[in-house]
Amino acid sequence: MTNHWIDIKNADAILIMGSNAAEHHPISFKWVLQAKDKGAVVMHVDPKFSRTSARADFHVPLRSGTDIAFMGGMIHYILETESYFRQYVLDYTNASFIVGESYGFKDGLFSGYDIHTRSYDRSKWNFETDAQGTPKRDPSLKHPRCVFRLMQEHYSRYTLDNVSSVTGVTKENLLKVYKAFAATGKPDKAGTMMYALGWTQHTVGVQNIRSAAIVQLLLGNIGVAGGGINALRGEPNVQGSTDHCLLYHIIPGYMTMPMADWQTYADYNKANTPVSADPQSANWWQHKPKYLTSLLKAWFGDAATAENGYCYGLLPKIEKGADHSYMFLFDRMYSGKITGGFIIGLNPMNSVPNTNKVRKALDNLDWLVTAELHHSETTDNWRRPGVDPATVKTEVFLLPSAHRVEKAGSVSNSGRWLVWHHKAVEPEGEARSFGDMFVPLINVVRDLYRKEGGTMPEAVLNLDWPQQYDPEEWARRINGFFLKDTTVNGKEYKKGQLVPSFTALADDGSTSSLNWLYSGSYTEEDGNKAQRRDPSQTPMQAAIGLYPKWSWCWPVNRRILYNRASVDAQGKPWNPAKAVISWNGKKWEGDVPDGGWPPMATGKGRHPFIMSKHGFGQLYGTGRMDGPFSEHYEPVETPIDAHPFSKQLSSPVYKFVSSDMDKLARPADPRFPYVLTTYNVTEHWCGGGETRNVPNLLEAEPQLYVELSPELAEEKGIANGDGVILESARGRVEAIAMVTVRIRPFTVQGKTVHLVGMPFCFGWTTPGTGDSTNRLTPSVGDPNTSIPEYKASCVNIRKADTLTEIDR
Ligand SMILES: Nc1nc2c(c(=O)[nH]1)N[C@H]1C(S)=C(S)[C@@H](COP(=O)(O)OP(=O)(O)OC[C@H]3O[C@@H](n4cnc5c(=O)[nH]c(N)nc54)[C@H](O)[C@@H]3O)O[C@H]1N2
Ligand SMILES: Nc1nc2c(c(=O)[nH]1)N[C@H]1C(S)=C(S)[C@@H](COP(=O)(O)OP(=O)(O)OC[C@H]3O[C@@H](n4cnc5c(=O)[nH]c(N)nc54)[C@H](O)[C@@H]3O)O[C@H]1N2
Ligand SMILES: [Mo]
Repeated sequence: MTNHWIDIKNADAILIMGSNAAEHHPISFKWVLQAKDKGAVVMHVDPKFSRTSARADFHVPLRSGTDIAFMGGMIHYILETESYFRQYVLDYTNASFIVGESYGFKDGLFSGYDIHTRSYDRSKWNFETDAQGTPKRDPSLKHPRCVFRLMQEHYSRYTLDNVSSVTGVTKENLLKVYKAFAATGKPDKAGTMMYALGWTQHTVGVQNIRSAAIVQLLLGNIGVAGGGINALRGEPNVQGSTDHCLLYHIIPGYMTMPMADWQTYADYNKANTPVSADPQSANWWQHKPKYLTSLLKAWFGDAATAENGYCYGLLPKIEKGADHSYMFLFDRMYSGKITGGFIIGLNPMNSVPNTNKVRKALDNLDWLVTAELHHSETTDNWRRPGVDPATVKTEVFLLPSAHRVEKAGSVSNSGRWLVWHHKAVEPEGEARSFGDMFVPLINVVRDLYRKEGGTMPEAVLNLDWPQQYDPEEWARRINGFFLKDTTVNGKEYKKGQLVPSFTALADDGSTSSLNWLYSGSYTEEDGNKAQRRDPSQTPMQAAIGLYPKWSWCWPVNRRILYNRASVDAQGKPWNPAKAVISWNGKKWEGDVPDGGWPPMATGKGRHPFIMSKHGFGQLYGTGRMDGPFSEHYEPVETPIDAHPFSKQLSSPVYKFVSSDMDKLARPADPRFPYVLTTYNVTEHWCGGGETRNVPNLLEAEPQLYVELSPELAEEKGIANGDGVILESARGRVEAIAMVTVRIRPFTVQGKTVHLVGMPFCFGWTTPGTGDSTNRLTPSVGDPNTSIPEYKASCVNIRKADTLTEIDR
């Protein structure tokens, strides 16, 4: 989230799109309903009606996978009606930047496309710059190649007619949402967008969110109270684990993973440290070498020296363009290239697309270590239905895990707040926490390397590694230490003391930190700030519910990101009644500002979007794989075969894996005429590995079902409660029909398109519940993130011939 949970109450308009917040993030709804009570308009745009829709002012159904068309229409509407916040757009976004002549867009493709590599040469989208590399600007916004004009042109195709015919949303409904949300383009109004998987799980997932960013920048809704783009995160600590580099393409604190092209510490820094000649651009990533060096010092301790590039050479490096996300990982397992590994705290045999394939892939392992609370479809894959265990060669180790109430540590919530939780009871039996398994395990591995040697032993032997696991100790290591006596702002710190914030981190080996973003979370002055529970605040902070002394949030306890965009050039809040920060002539008051520089009008300020090289909000962005503006493309499996306003049907750069088991339906494939979307349910958690073992939850939601409209049910002769068979190009699934008006047919390009929806929380280890919905879904994903397209694929549905067909 750019903002945080409590801040939702400050919104005048709330657009919930691609999220079922009331059911999956119930805490958010406390604040949504407070805003509503104060007069905010709440809108839910979602293929199906849910409890979120029930509490919204209006629910607008749209066909799964058409959000860019919907949002493109909103951008067009905002520009046409001039509802944007002109001063904000001029001062804080790149609307006035001039784009180079090599940029172009034709027939659904941006310039620079190479059909052989299915990728773009993104240098074709670069800005026109002066001799120092600073983009040229036209503040009159008249230049035909300025971002504003190109944006106008690009989205002019997103007319009400086009958008309605793609999304299946009526023009009246489109206008209802556009009008209500565009009304927040005034300085004293704010609109928030709350999204989750309905936006991300698509081959255009990132561009869905780019569309939201464009709308929010046009309306001046970024940095302000009640505004922002708010990703409602998933698994309890998915925010924290991403911050600490759960994903393969980053190292802690959102730094790029080392690649084979960058063999040395100097290579890495040169390739990854942006340079700006604009004195008004903070260009915050210029500090990256400090964060990298401190990270290497934290990993390798005394072994890391200036002479050896702080042991950078010991880090693993990936090949450029290589994809190590899970669709590709399981594909390599399927083709026998991976022979062993660890699967901990997830149940991919249920939750990864094309489960029939990934289940077979797992059989190829020689050994597998799992750590679990329960037996799951993953731990017990070797004895799944239809498989003779004697034919599976994998040796499986199951480590019993401590439950979350049996361990202490921190969780970072969606609002970036670091919250400590304490151990309630000791783990039962042999169960251990992850730390208590892995700290000793790595020590055993180190002993083996010491005794027997091996490939590149230095990487393991030089780790600065403790003997035992202590969560408080890790929290301190994450914050970081001074490694020599240092004076910061007149205050003396001794060697071995905690750093007060990331501004104290250095690139000369004199500091350590396992994650620069969390520097400042555990300090000499205040101890473990994740444990702070002080509700006090100044009157200005209380006006928006900032609670700066309750826990701590990254970065530097800044509760609302980009908050310097919430004030004008003099430092005065656009909306004084809900000020986030304000300049009192000497310093900023309110939230921690994005850097302490004085307001822009003093001439000594810095542009507010400090993480981008030039300092401006990016209406036009050259960093994504699939285009500087968003463009509607159909899902890879789509019920239609023509794009009404382009020649490019699906994304030209989406990712896919290919194997004999990865079949795809053709566009408008008569074998698979219906759109399938999948989702979570209130009563279960994700793949259900945990909640299916809780009797009352299982009783509440006992069995796999498919939601379909009465119209489709009638067409197919299916009654509520019937057993049905769903088939995709990859597999078949048995389920119970739930005929419901919560799902309506869509009119798309004049034809009726039916959508069906299914949860994915059931699996064969819980008898009688059915099995994985993901036997239907395809291994295709977003070109930027590789997230699978779980939210839109194509299937057929029919009534099961007999009850035995369902029971199989
Ligand atoms: N009770 C409960 N809470 C949970 C979870 C759980 O399993 N149970 N899971 C947690 C996790 S890990 C996550 S990631 C989050 C997920 O939170 P959500 O994203 O809210 O969960 P989903 O149910 O996957 O999808 C949300 C909505 O997207 C809609 N949708 C589907 N396709 C589209 C589309 O193309 N466009 C639009 N606009 N909407 C679409 C679905 O109808 C659904 O209402 O929830 C977390 N919270
Ligand atoms: N079709 C479809 N598929 C999806 C999605 C979708 O919307 N549609 N959503 C995707 C999303 S967003 C997510 S997050 C994934 C989640 O998918 P899964 O990876 O299947 O996640 P969970 O079901 O939460 O599985 C977590 C497992 O960890 C175990 N566990 C719980 N606590 C602990 C612990 O403290 N230690 C250990 N060692 N184990 C523990 C639980 O028993 C459970 O078996 O599914 C994805 N798959
Ligand atoms: Mo998730």
